[in-house]
Amino acid sequence: MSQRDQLSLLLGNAPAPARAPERLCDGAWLLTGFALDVDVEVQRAVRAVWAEAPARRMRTPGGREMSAALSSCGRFGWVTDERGYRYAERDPETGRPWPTMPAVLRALATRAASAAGFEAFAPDSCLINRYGPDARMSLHRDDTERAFDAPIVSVTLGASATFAFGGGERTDPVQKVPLHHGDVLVWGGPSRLRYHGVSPPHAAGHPAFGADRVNLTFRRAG
Ligand code: MD3
Ligand code: FE
Repeated sequence: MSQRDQLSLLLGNAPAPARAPERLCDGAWLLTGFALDVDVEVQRAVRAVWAEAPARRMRTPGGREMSAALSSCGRFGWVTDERGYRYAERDPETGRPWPTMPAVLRALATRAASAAGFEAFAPDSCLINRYGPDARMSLHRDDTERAFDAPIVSVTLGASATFAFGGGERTDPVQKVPLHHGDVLVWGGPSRLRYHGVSPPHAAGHPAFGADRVNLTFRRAG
């Protein structure tokens, strides 16, 4: 029985029905609440990764410090410094390989990709972004990976935020989507190259991480 069903049994109410994937645009799917049945295990796994590879703010090639604090697990971690953006097999902070991707994270990503129609997704990178109250990610495109046939899976934990996704040009109009604890986005095909960004966490916060929002992004980087 899932944790959601156990809670419903205790409270004597009906569990929220698992929702069908919602198509945002060509190749992009919103899976509302998809991670809720494993959220406690996922939080534990994230804290275990931070114990080995602490979340830290990184500098962009332009010399500015990102407002979100980043860590990674899996074979490849995404890093940025004055030399540029790239995937690296070692944590530049510790010189050690990134922590192994916990099985519960990897399984969640594969299951979400499959629910959106992408079979056998085998991520080798999980970027963990932590957003404090003033942190955001401005509009950008993800073009660092090579495996453009694999999807990207993103999981929101903790505080809610407003996700914005646009088109192939920075100035294209954006669609805004609220993301809540447990929501999962899957991006495949041409949607992978769209501009996107995210607002600071909404002030209400969430018991999982207090005022912070934590986002996991699973990719095939190698
Ligand atoms: C659409 N992260 O790490 S998640 C990123 O909330 C990033 O932490 C945001 O954008 C966050 O690069 C947004 C949703 C997301 C992630 C990757 C994408 C959307 C995407 C890649 C391509 C297109
Ligand atoms: Fe991105």
